[in-house]
Parts: sequence; structure tokens; C-alpha cells
Amino acid sequence: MEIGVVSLFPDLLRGALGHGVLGRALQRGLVRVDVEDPRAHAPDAHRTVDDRPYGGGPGMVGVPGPWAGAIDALTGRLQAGVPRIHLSAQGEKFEQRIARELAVLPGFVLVASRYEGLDQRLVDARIDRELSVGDYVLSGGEFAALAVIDAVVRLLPGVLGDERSSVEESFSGALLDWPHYTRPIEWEGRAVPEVLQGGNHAAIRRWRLKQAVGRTWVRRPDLILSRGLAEEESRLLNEYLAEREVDKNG
Ligand code: 9D3
Repeated sequence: MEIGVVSLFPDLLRGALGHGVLGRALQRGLVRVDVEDPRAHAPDAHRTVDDRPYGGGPGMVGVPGPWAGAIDALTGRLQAGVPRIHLSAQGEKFEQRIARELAVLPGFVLVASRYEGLDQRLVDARIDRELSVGDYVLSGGEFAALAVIDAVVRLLPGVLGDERSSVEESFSGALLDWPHYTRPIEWEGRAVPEVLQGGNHAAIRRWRLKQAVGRTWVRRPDLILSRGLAEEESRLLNEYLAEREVDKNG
């Protein structure tokens, strides 16, 4: 897969991509990331990439020429027809479903903008899709682009080695994870749950499923509502909620 990124901070992008699962995938040639700076496509001596908004108001707007130049340079180096995606707070919410869609493509271009946004004519002429990473305000699209790249690359065949398979993890409408424990068996007066200390694998499986269903119900009821519960799961949820009442009331 080849991913193009348009960004005013190419070093930030390249630096962040050098580590962990992503860094190894790049080193092993499973994915290429090609970064292009709009400043390199600005025609004037000042390398202008933004200007004041027509109609007035605060902030700056990305001027179309340099941004189109960077997008076109990347598009020319990538396979024909790959989607050009603008990271924007106004975009469609990025979810695991979209990560899976992108992971089967030969590549895509991500445009990370700054300021109040890009000139709308550039968006109309060059952008196929706009994605947001959630309802909070970032100061630019770079960290959103990195989130998209990370979520997509770990789905590529061969990227996750012995680590938990992405198939197992690539849920949508699944449950939150159960709690995890390691040594020491007691820490600051807190013990590892008794059931995990023994070798009763059926009991351990039930405990983990109960925790997963219970946590999901408490923290993310939206996931339960869109997914539903199997019979065993709803039995375990009732147990979880009953045990929580006991914990609360002594
Ligand atoms: C008038 C309000 N503007 C500034 C507070 C809106 C605004 C402009 C530019 C808000 C954020 C940004 C920069 N954000 C991104 O480029 C961005 C983003 C985000 O802020 N939240 C979630 N996903 C994304 S993807 C790109």
C-alpha cells in the first residue's frame, strides 16, 4: 500500500511514523508513506500557503494553488484513482468500518490542513471525502492523519506478527475489552482477582466475558444497543450488575 500525506509539517509526520508497529511495517516495505509540503508548491518568494478569508472574520484559509500542487504531485506518484481524503472537523466520523474500507485499497492521499480550513474550491476540485476523528477540536489535521494511518496499516496482511490478530480486534459493534492483570499478584494492597489466579479456564472465560459485557453496558451502552446481547451475555450482565450493587452497598 502507498499512502500520500499533504502536510505543512512533513518532519512531524515522518518522525511519528518511525516507531512501533507502524515503523516496522514501513521498514519491511509493507507500506510506503510519501509526504508532500504545500510550501514547495507556492509560487511566491514568501512561500505563501494561507491568506485572509473573503467576507472577513478571524483566522486564515489555505490558498488553493499550493495545496492542489501538493495533492497533484502525490496523485501522480500513486496508483490512478486512489481517493483523496481531507481530514476535517466537518467530515464524516472515522470508524473501524472506514479503516477496513481503506485497508483494501492500493493507497490513498490524506490532506492535513491547518487554519480555519482550505478554500472550498480546492475541496470541490480535488477532495473525494472528508473525515473527522471525533467531536473535539484539534489545531490541525496531522494527528488525525496519523490516527487514520495507524488504524489502517495495522489491518494490512503481515503487519501484526505475533501480536493479537487484527481479525480478532477489528470489531465493530463488538464489546470493550475486559480488565488485564500481571505480576505482582498483590500491589499497593490490591490483589489480582482470585479467578484469574487459578487454572479454571471455563471460569476465567466466563469472568472475562462478564467484565466485557458489564463494562460495555456501563461505559458504552450505544455499542450494546446496536449489537444486542446473546443469551449467555445477558445472563452475565445481570450477574455483573448485581455484583456491582453488592460492592456499592457492602
Ligand atoms: C470556528 C471554529 N474553528 C476553530 C475553532 C473550527 C476549526 C477549524 C480547524 C476546528 C478545528 C480545526 C482544525 N481541525 C482539524 O484540522 C481536524 C479535526 C478536528 O479538529 N477534530 C476532529 N477531527 C479532525 S480532522 C481534522
